[in-house]
Amino acid sequence: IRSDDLSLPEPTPEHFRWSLLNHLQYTVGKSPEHASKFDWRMALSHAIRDRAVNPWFNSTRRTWAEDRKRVYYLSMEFLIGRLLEDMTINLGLRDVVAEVLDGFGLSFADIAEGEPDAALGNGGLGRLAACYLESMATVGCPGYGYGLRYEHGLFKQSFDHGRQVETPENWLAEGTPWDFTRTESAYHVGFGGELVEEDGVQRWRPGSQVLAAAHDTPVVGYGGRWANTLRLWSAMPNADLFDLGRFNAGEFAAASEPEALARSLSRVLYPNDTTEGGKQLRLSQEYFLTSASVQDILRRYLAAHDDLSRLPEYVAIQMNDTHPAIAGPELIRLLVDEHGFGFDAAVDVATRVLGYTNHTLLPEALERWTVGLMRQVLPRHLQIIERLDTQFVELQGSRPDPVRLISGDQVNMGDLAFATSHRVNGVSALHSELVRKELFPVHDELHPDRIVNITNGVTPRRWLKLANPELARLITDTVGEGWETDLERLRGLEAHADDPSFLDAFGRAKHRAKEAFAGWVMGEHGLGVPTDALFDVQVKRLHEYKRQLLNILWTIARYQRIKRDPGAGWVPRVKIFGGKAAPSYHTAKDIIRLINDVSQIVNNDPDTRDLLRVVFPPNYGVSMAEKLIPAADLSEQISTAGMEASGTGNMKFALNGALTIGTLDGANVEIREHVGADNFFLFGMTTEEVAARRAEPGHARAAIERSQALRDVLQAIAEGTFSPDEPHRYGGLVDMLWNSDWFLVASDFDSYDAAQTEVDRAYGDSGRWQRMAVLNIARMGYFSSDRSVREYMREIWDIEPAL
Ligand code: 26Y
Repeated sequence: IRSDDLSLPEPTPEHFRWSLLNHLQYTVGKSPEHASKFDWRMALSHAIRDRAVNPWFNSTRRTWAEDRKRVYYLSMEFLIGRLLEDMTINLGLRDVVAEVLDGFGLSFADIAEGEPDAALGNGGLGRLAACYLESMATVGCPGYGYGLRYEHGLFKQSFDHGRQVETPENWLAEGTPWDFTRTESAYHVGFGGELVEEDGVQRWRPGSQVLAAAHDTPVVGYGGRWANTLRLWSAMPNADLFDLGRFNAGEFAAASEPEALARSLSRVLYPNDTTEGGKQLRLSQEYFLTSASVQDILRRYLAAHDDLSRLPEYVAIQMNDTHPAIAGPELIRLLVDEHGFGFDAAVDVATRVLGYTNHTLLPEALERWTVGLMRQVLPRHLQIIERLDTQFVELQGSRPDPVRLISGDQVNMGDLAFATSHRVNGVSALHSELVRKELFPVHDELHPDRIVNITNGVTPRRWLKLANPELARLITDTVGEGWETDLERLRGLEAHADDPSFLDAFGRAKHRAKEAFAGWVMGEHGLGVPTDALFDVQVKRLHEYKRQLLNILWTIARYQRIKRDPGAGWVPRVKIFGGKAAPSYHTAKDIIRLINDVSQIVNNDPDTRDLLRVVFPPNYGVSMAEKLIPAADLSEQISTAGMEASGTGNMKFALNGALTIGTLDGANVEIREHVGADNFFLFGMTTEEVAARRAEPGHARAAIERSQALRDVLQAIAEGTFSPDEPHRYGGLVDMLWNSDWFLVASDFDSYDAAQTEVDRAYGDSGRWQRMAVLNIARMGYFSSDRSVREYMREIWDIEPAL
């Protein structure tokens, strides 16, 4: 029997029903009478996964047969969320599945809701990797995602009296139906040990080794015409790590300790998205991912070729930030130590293969490792980096204060990534400009063609078709099919922006999304949300630079104003917050607590509760975003200018017809250019103004003294209005706002306030608001991740689409 003979018949309802029952019986081991919702979900997932296999095989075979170049996207994070509905939609099976389930009295939505999120990422960077994988499969870019199969993804957030509490996430507890485990594809990854000389060459003798085992999940593109692989590594101890002698002697824990240490490499995702560093486990995790992946890449190349000097013609490796930046030294090491390359030739090959995407300018987020730690964990790589450093200094000629890959006792991973890549990209036009001017001016002078911009994008399949089926249907009814893969077709909506019946239909879709969200929050968290109010939403990681603080301060000002003048015709608002703080980020946690404290007071005040509500559902993540974004009227993108590299939530909101209130930061700049300045609520200082203002001593105090509204807000907080049981709870925050305020919350407050007044005015005229919202949707085509991926293919990877 050949593979072709095993092809599945057409996915008719009859066959799909058979397949579902077949999996229920033979994979899950249950009969329909005794099946739980979980059992049905597992059976359904397997039936869907079956349908992914043929496109997957076909794509893989074609790539081999046509000897195509492949891209390898190396990322410590893949924030993919749930897969069942996504795969079902991309395979074109949503209607069939719904029909078949209906026959059993089951609802697809209900079953899909039981799937845990694969939260293998912190935020934007991880979610971007997930969108790009889906787009690569949709546009036919042969490629692989390489990451870690964390046992525990991003922690679960709950609130205890308003305070964030973290508990371990456990997405694998019930097993996952999606991955194919390939224990045969396992690689040894070495750590520590020493360098020894052998026949005049240096050799690395690692002190310990951990096995990396592959788990593959097919990633099917929209329409099912192409599929790629997400390969996640899990750490397995070498069998010899288990000390049977000690175990038999009764030392059970000690006997297992080396094993546990090995497994810790894929045990848990680091929950920080800025500062880390100095943590040996994190460096070991990064090397574990990188080494296993690079070994796998070379094995695959050598299965069809023998000349490694031609690697760049067939292989592109993209580094998602510096986290896998050890890929340069690792590739050089393998070429030199295992394949007989000279150093310079190895560097040349590595550099032509590698690309580096920078996602942040925050100095604390640029990875640096101490030379001591490097020597201890990766002595051979340190040696290679030292040589690269010497060459890099030579390249700078007589420059007095040369940039170093190693400065003092620190290895600078950003500089290393730059030096070993042929392209370095920022993630929005503004950000790429700042990467050039602020981060890598010297590198840029030496390699003027290396830095390029690739503005981020998001997949319209998950973020419109899946998340917002009502709006998606209205769009299809209005502009026809095909926008899913050609998002510029949304432009066709412009012609309907003044059509009352279309605007009405849009308004109904928005309202239904709001009711669906309100129903969910009530059911899940017991929080009441009035659906006739303006939904004003800020969801993203908690960070001072993202300025959730500015938002809650303004909310307090609103509260005070309503109290002072209840009859002034206020537009009812629901302020919705969502997001997690890194467990050790105390200021961010204080801000979370403040938001929750404010919600207690505001929501329970009979004078205001009909006009203002503050809700902060805990544990924001991909699945909550899918429910919330379609329901939003207003999208808060209010970071201090120059600090948000791009943002991608901003794109998802605008694509779903929310208007943005935002600063000239990251991709906001380009969103505003696309949707039109009239359809965007701009406020705040520019990047240049921010820099100038920061240099003014006492800027915060001066701004507060200029603003009566802000003074009243700070006074209320300082007096304990929102923390009556502990009046000084927010003394630290208030003090920071008066005296330092690095993120210019005070300086931008009045401008934000003015923009919010404009929001009220626009929302008060519902025809005008809806017109603006529709124009936003119509003009968001550029922000499809298909466009971004095609740019990577053209400008960085040099890969032709296979479709
Ligand atoms: C080194 C470690 C602590 C670390 C881990 C995760 C450092 C940074 C991160 C994550 C960064 C991140 O998510 N950056 C975001 O990337 C998005 C995709 O490009 C951008 O849209 C967003 O502006 C940026 O903050």
